[in-house]
This record gives sequence, C-alpha cells and structure tokens, in this order.
Amino acid sequence: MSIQNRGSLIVIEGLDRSGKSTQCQLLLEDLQAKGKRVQLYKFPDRTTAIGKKIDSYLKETSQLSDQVIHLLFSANRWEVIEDIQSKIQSGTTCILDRYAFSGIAFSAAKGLNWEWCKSPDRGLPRPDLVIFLHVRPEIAAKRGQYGEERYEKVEIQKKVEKNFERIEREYMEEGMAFITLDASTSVEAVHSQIMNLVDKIDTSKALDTL
Ligand code: NYM
Ligand code: MG
Repeated sequence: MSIQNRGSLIVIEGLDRSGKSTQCQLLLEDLQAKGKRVQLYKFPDRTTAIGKKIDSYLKETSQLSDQVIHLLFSANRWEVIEDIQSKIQSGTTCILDRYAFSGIAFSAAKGLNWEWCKSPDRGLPRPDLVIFLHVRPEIAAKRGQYGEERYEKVEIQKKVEKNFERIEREYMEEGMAFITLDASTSVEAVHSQIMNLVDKIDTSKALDTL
C-alpha cells in the first residue's frame, strides 16, 4: 500500500491533578521511542490571544460570564483544529491533554444547559480514543499545587466527576471508545494500560466529528 495511514487522535481527560499531563508526556515519549510521529496539544492552549483571556479567568484576575468563558474554551480548540487535522492526515498521532469533554463537564457543573454546552464543539474531530483518568476528588485535592486556580475545589470537582460519568455513558452509547482508568495506582501501571489501549486503535477508518 502506498497510501499512508493517518495518525490517531487520542484524548486524555480527568479532574484537576489526576495526572493527565504526566501521562500525556509518557505517552508522547513512548510513541516517539517506537519511531512514530507524535504531537502533544494541551487545552486550554494559554499561548494564544484567546488562551490569555482564559488564563486570566482561571487565575481569577478577570471575570467573565459562564457562557462567554465556555465559548472561549471552545474557540480555543477551533483555532488550532486545522493544524491538528492536517497533522493527522499526514500520519502524525495527536495527543490532546483535555478536549471538548472538559468543556462540557466544567461548564455544566456551573448549571449551564447540557446540550447548550455540547453545541459549540460539534464538528470538531471525534477522537479514536478518550481516556478518563479517575481519581477521587478528595485524593486529587491532596496533590501538589491544588487550589491555585478557579474550579480547584472539592465540591466543584465532585460535580465535574459526575458530569464525566454522564459524558462517558452518552459517548459510549454513540460507539466512542471512552475508557475510564483508575489513576490512583502507580504512574507506570496507568501508563501501561494506556499503551495497551493505544495499540488497539484502528486508523483505517476516517475520523468522524463530534
Ligand atoms: N477547563 C478546561 C474548562 O473549564 N473548559 C474547557 O474546555 C477546558 C479545556 O480549565 N480546571 C478547565 C479545567 C481546568 C482548567 O485546565 C485548566 P488545566 O489542564 O489545569 O490547564
Ligand atoms: Mg489545572
């Protein structure tokens, strides 16, 4: 076959301090060591103009309505999506540290309508695999740097956790590979479970949309 396979689209989700960034980094390095082309993206991407607004909102140096910040988080995904799509088409695997699922889970935790929260991300590429790293909010709260940003409070994280359970149910019903892993075990154990799931991704079919 002369046609090159596309790359895969992998999302790591979780509550704050669930170990997402550590696992994304390990996944990146492991795939690179296997000779694959891989790129890591983090949402929110705080480097863009929209990302800077999001950053100041999260650091509580600015206030925005719940609707406006929700739309900014979504716009922050739309502004890099062409880049991600072209990487995937050219055979590069893209790892996303959070995605639209965080958008729904956190905004709905503030009382916004569920379907309204889903709508601005409709049309974004649908991941091949979503891994939700589960740690109990009480455990995450004991990890370093917790509580520095907006939302990093146990009561809010408990609502976000419930929302992720609903997100998992809904997307699994649509046939998405949305897998929850117990992230309270060792870093190595979680990483090897992630690698097992990543190895099973089938890139012969085209990417669908959310
Ligand atoms: N967050 C993240 C949202 O509320 N909506 C979104 O769409 C995304 C991508 O931003 N508490 C929240 C979740 C986190 C915060 O993320 C910052 P991180 O991964 O801690 O930088
Ligand atoms: Mg955080």
